Amino acid sequence: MKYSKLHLAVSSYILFLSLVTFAQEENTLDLWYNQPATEWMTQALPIGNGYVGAMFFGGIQEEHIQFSEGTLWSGGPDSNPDYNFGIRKDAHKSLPKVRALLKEGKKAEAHKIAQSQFTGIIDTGKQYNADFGDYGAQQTMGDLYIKVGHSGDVNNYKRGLDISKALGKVEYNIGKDTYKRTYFGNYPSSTMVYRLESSKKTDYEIRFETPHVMVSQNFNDGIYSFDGKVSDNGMPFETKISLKLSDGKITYKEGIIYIKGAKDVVILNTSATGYTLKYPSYSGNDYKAANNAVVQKWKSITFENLKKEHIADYSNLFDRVSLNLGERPKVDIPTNERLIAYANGSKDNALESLYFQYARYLMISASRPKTMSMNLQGKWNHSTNPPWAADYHSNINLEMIYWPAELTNLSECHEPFLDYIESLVEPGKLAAKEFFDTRGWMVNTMTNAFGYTSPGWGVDWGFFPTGAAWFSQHLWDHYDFTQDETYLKEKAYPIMKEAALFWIDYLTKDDHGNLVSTPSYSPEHGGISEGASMDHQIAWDILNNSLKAAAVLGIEDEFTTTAKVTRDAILKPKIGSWGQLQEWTEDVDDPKSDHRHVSHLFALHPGNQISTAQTPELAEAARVTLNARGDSGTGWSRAWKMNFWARLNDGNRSHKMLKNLLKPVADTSIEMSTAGGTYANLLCAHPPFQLDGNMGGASGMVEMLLQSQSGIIELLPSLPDAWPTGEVKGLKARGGFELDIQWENALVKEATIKGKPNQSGEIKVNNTLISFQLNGDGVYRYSDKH
Ligand code: FUC
Repeated sequence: MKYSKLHLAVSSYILFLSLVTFAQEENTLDLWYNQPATEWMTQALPIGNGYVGAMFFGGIQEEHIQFSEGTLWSGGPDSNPDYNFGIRKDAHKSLPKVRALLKEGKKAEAHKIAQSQFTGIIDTGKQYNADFGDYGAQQTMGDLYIKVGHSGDVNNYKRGLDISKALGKVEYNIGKDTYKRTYFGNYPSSTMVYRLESSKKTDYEIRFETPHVMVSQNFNDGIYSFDGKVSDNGMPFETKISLKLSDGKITYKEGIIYIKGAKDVVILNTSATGYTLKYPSYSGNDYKAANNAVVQKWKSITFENLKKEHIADYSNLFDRVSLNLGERPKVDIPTNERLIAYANGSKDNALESLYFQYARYLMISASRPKTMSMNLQGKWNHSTNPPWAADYHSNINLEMIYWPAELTNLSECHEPFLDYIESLVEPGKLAAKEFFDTRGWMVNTMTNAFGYTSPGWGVDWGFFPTGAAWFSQHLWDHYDFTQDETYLKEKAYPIMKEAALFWIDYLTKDDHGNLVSTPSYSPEHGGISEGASMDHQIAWDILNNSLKAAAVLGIEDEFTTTAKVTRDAILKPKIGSWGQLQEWTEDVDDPKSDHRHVSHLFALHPGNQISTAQTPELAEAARVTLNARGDSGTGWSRAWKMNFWARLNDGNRSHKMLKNLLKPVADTSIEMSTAGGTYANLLCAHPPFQLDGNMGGASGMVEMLLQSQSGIIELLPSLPDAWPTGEVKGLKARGGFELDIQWENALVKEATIKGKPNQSGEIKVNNTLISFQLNGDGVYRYSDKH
């Protein structure tokens, strides 16, 4: 007994020392490489200021910085006067027929009508920038190229990202001369900042290239301006570049800025477009005024102040959460090699925590209040015709991209998505009316910057009216984590209610009196159905959350009465013949299917209808399903499985999925089933690059350390054996709580819960349920010693 107490004391002292050492250690949150990038997708490094996402290559003779601004899109109303959000007028007239055919089991015929009527309309042609025609696609804005006038052998080359401060770096020597570049995205000043320093006076040539139409370009008072437009819709944009030199001379000729003999060059870049996130025109932003305001600020702000402002702004968000998984970071190994070593079995917990923090870095860099919502690639897109239009997919991707927002204390970064959801309500109501003659609003599998809320143009992947209700889970979560009642009343509840109304009208009674979704399609799997389980679970979720919201707001009315009756009559998740959770009403799941979507487990995660504690049989069925689907998949599929296993309290399996997600991948072409993993730049490979896996990976790591969806705050609910010792600070739990947890030998040693003074709740810690009340300062401390 005595011995074990002493042993504990010694080991906690060692833990304490190691945590202190880590905290003091520099560069623990660096990605770095000893070669310039040659490939955008897998090697270049992402930086951003919320508005703009940029990728830098770190080229020696020529630096290449590609960038896009989130609102720059092709397609939409200005590309086609007939653009109508994809809506097919009067399509609902076919609804009774399709439902009747499905009832009779005539699926092929039902599918045929659904394909002709329940699909959205797009116009394609050569005049459009991208494959999906007037649906449009997110657009790169262009590329900055910087030729550096030096020659000779390069030594000590290093290119990297310090994600603790959001600074990009390139450093090398040629002979005795040193070259150093510092890059960052400053959100408060809406500026991308690139500094090039050299010990020797150096010449540069800087040019901007774009695939878009040039309206004009000029260079006045040290500022280069490029006015452009997207060819198919005429969307105007402007990018402005200022140059500040310590010494040397600038000249300009025909689009190229020449710098002679400078030791220190600061390049400031700001960009804006004419896009406005507002139905129905989506245009009219005074982008010139926006840019001019930034340029005014440039007149009086120094590089150091821009950097200070950036670090203060970034740290305010980033520093809220720290994660230490109890191992010394392998800072001496380039990140690409570290990833390979990890895949080959070398333990590297610090790479896992780096991956976690990288997701937060990416979110802070790409999603800030009043900027466009992140898309499939966050804000990083180098194409005019990117995969899946770099748009907004609702059948897993966009939600996953925002999963870590509330969990990892980045509630503000959630806002662009919440604003985007709001912008879909009006067009989504029109679509719901024409396609299904329902109240409320819907959005289907794919949606763009211009209110496209109709089903996609192929029924087998595009039919998913469920998107609106799934998006709306985020509206509720934002309240659940922040407890902001004004927001709930004024913004969230009205949108949630409209999403719920759609389901109240769309669901129909089956022969046993259960409410089912017909027609429905389990995302991209199986065929048209009289009841995809995911629809039922998501309809349950939006109705349930709407009722919770109404209760908070003290609303009891006809809607809440109907919502309750409807929720309780929805067909419940079912267990099938081989013990699996059924994907459809019919017991037809194929035990050999390893399809990437595991949609029918929504109720387990991110839903809350299935849990090991409340519904153990259904949880077991979810386990059977997951075992059948296997541990592979696309990037996001692996990430989702991490979250599922964590919700099933299987930390080791969840950790195995993290390893699978971190599998090094170089392939950049579209692969739909099992080739997922991580690129050398730690961006997630679907493949190709999609941000969802990065974000789903981070949320999965939180699910292993902290869960609160049941109303009880569970500490270390799914801790893997690989993380016996560690510390996490600043994670959020529902109810508005913030938690610090320190653990050793897989048991919580200390925990701190912060919230409102005297707030109470329950925690499950070291297998014990404890009721707590925060003190007058809003703090409660747990220690395993008492
Ligand atoms: C969904 C997925 C695909 C891909 C696409 C962007 O349709 O089924 O795997 O992630 O979104």
